[in-house]
Amino acid sequence: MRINSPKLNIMYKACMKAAKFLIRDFGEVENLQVSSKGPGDFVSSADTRTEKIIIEEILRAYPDHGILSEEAGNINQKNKTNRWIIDPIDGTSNFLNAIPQFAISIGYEENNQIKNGLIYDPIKNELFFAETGNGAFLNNSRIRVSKKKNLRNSLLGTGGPRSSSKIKNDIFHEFVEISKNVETPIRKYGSASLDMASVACGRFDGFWQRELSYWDIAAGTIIVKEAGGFVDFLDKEVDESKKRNLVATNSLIHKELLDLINKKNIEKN
Ligand code: 2AM
Ligand code: CA
Repeated sequence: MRINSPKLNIMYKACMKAAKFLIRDFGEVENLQVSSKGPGDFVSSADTRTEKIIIEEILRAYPDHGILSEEAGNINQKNKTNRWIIDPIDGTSNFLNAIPQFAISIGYEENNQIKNGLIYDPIKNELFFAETGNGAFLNNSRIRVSKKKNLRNSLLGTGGPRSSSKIKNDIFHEFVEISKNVETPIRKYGSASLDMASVACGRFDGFWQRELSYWDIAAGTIIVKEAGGFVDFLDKEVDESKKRNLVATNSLIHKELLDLINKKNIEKN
C-alpha cells in the first residue's frame, strides 16, 4: 500500500483494526438473518464498536482534534481547524440484510477543507484513498474516472429517498426523468461512499443523491476529485459540510446530468 501521509496512515490503521471485528460481525449477521430475533440490535452494536475503535485510534494520535461521527456526534467541537469525519458502517441496511455492499468511510479536513479520504470495503478488501494533490488509489493502483462522454451511454448510481423525506415524490420523479435519458438502468446499491468510490475508479460514470449526511460523502469527495472527477452540490448553502444534495461525475457528463436535474426544478434542499 503506497500510504506515506501521516493522516492516511492513522485512517488506515484505525480502519483495519475496526474491520477485523466488522468482518467477523458480518459473518454473524448472515447467521442471525435466518433466526427469528433478527440481527437489528447486533448490527447497532457492531456500528458503535467500529466507531469506538476508529475514534480511539484517531484520538490516540491527535487528542485535541475534532471528530464528527454518525453515532457519537461531535467530539472536541472547539477545534475548528482539524476535524475527522467518520461513518463507521455506510450501507447499514445492506449490512443488516447480509448484503456485502458496505464500507467504513473516514475523511479528514483542515479549516473546513477535505484533505484526505479513505473508504474501505472490508468484504471485497477494496481500499480507496486519496490525499489532496497526490491522486486517488484503489489498493496499490492509481485510479481515474471514466472517459464516457455522453449521458445516454453512461452508467449512473443514485440512492434514497429516505423514508422520512418530505420531497419523496420529487425524488422519485427525478429518478424517472433521468432514467429516460440513459440506456442502462440506474443502479441503487445502498452505500453512498462506495457509489462515490465507484465514480472515482470508473465503474460508474456518475452518481447523484439528495438528502445525504456529511459523513456519507466527506471521504468520497476528495477521492473523486483526486481521480479527476467533479463533485458538485445542488444546495444553495455555502458551508460545504452542510450541503446534502450531491452530484459526482467523471466531469465529462457533468453538465448534461446537472442540466437534467436542474430542469426538474426541485427547489427544496
Ligand atoms: P447509512 O447506510 O450509513 O445510513 C443509501 O442510499 C445511502 O444513503 C447510504 O450511504 C446511507 O447511509 C445513506 N443515508 C443517509 N441517511 C439515510 C437515511 N435516513 N435513510 C437511508 N439512507 C440514508
Ligand atoms: Ca452513511
